[in-house]
Amino acid sequence: MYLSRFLSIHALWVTVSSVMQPYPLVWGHYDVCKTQIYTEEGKVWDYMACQPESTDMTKYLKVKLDPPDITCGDPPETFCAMGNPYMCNNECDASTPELAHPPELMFDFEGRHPSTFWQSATWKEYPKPLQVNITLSWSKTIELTDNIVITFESGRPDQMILEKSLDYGRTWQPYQYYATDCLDAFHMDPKSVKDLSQHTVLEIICTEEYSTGYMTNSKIIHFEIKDRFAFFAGPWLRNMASLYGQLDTTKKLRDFFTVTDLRIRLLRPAVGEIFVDELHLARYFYAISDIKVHGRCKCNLHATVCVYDNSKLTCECEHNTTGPDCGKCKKNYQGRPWSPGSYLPIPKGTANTCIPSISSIGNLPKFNRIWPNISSLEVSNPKQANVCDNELLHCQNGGTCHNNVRCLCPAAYTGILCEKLRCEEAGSCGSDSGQGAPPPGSPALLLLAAVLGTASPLLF
Ligand SMILES: [Ca+2]
Repeated sequence: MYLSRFLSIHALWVTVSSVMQPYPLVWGHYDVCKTQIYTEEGKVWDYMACQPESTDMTKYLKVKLDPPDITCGDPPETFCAMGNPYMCNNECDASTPELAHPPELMFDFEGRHPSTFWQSATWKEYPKPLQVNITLSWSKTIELTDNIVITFESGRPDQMILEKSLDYGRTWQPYQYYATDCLDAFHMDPKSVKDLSQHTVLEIICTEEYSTGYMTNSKIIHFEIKDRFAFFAGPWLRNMASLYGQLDTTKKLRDFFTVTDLRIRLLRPAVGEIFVDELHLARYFYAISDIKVHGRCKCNLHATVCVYDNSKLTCECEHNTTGPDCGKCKKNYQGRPWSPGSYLPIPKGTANTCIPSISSIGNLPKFNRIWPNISSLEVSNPKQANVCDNELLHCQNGGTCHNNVRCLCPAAYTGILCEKLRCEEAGSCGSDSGQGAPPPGSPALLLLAAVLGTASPLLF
């Protein structure tokens, strides 16, 4: 009776949970870098690919305006409403907090009325173009995970370019062009993200979708990250495994969503009409109330935590890696070349940990990045695992590979790859010869053996 009631409640909970689950359970969240598991050898660490949570990245940016003195209010000036050139009773005064519109008001908490916003000086120097660059810098590579959303307080600009940098602002590439007339402004045919496909997802387009005149009431401009994800993950982003698979194997795609800086280039303010009203230039200016940028620190799948310390973002690297992006192996952990983690196989991925350096055993076998693949999951005969071969797993010190199962070593050497002097085992080497050699059974050698196991996909 109680059992059946429990089972039915349990069944109900499972149903409710699966309905409430926004994404299917089949794709990983990659929120753990390692766990302890029990094996025949006892407790050991099991490593997996991991990444920090996606978060609001505007909390960590530095904003720079160019020209630097383009913010309104110094000296104080009045400006007119866009729709009514005779309504000029708004004032901007940088020295009065209630009337100032500094850049930080683009990133404060929004949702209050009236909204807070940054505003530029008006177009008083017409016909010289009123142009402003707004640069957002993280001093850290970040991966965008949601649409960039810019909310304008006044009309959306007639011409604008969103740009990105991957090298801390040294070089810039366009992300998207925005114009009321793409052909006129940028000599580009207007396109929408919906015109793109999996094969053209990296194309840089000019869109008229967000400019004045199209939907005059809207104040928002998007850079559509999610629509681009959807080409791989489906319209509801349910098939994230497919997206992660693509990100894993296509560096260009991954780099497309990676930035260190963004730059909003405002090239021509909203005019709202065909001609500029030269008698009422105080109608023309830029004003932005909110900018949303969601993303995560890029840690190469080697960290779940990204700390903000001294105005700087840094990954807290696991898997024996180090560097701001966990982009290299720690000292003494260079037993094989550094490699980013891999999202595959879903859901845990592959950690590609750095392993201890073993300085005393001559040249280590060269390991390529361990690419997990789907076929590796289908092979389950560990007897076929290679101990040595002619490509990756070379026998050392003149040893020869016998049927891929063992190295035949010269008399003076021993070990799986003949990497060790036999006298070391006996403890009879000269005092100099054993410098730096790991003791028999040391973690370093055990790790080497472990690597040999994992280096062969046949062991999966
Ligand atoms: Ca605001």
